[in-house]
Amino acid sequence: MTTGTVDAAERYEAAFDEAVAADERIEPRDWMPDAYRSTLIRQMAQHAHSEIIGMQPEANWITRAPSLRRKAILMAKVQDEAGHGLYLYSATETLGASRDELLDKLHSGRQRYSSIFNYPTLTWADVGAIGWLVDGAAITNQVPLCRCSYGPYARAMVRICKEESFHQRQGYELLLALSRGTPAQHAMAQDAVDRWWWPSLMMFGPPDEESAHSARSMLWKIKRHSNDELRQRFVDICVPQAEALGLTLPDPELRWNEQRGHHDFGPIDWSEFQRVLKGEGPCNEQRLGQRRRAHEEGAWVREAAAAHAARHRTPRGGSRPEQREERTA
Ligand code: BYC
Repeated sequence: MTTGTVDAAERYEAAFDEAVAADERIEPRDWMPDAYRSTLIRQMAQHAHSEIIGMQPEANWITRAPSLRRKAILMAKVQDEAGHGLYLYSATETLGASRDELLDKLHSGRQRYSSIFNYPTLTWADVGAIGWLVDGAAITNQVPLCRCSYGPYARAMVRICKEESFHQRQGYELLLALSRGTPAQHAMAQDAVDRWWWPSLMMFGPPDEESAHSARSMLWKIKRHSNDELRQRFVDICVPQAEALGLTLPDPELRWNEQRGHHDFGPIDWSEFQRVLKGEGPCNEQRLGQRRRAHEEGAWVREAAAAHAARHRTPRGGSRPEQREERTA
């Protein structure tokens, strides 16, 4: 490398560091370190995959929702998740990763999706618990991402968070109706909360001392808070909400700590988290199998859409094929 090239590279890097330090947004055409780009692709792709895999556990209940109102709400929510996946795949594409490549990595297990979607939805109350706890955890994690240093990701998160907040409220309202219902309905709501609580805490990722990417992601302002900070914030939010719901969080060690100004909570079973990440959770095989099948069965739709787009593409400085046909006819 010549001295001139080294100087230019240093200038680019200094400009990038300054922009991050000044809380400016990095945009797709700006210079960025390779590791910043690959960290973003990893996190954003994982996030996009989580949205589309996350459609499965809830979609299981669309045909069994107990009323037309609940069915309409659930359909809108699942459709929103598909939309979130699309915004996030599009934002990831601005970093130079193609949609095909990302999906291929998901289907071959080379990219992850959130651990939470490897648990089954056994009863109707699970739809409420997912809304309250899973979407609640997602909002806690994602609101700070609206201030992420990478522009397209931050902007996608603004809209996603607005929709997630509706999702969280519908889950809360559903659980409240069950909790105030018959003793059997109350028990169903409690059972769902018992099963989803600990996996929801795992959504925030491993403890800080074991989080491989946190320190660098926080330096780059991709992440604004550590995994443990956000987990604690989520616990503190949930405790009064659980009381208002008339439900108990399944943790005997959960109590207010006056000194810390936070709730203490019991140990998380990280061996369960590691098993789920290795593909050994209750539903890993089912979720990925279903995703691969949906992709294969959707091939004709992608082909038809691509053929339609090609047919209607206006050539540079020219007319569309059918316009030419009209003129020569
Ligand atoms: N599940 O160094 P760490 C939703 C992996 S969708 C699986 O702390 P990082 C919704 C991590 O990838 C919600 N893997 O990582 C949709 C890394 O492995 P690799 C999805 C996890 O990235 C439908 C290793 O563990 N939200 O809301 O700094 C319906 C070490 O971790 C998990 C997002 O994706 C996990 N839970 O921090 C309803 C938010 N946690 O890649 C709701 C965006 C960690 O080195 N993502 N790993 O092999 C983030 O904020 C961060 O990526 C995380 C992890 C906080 C999740």
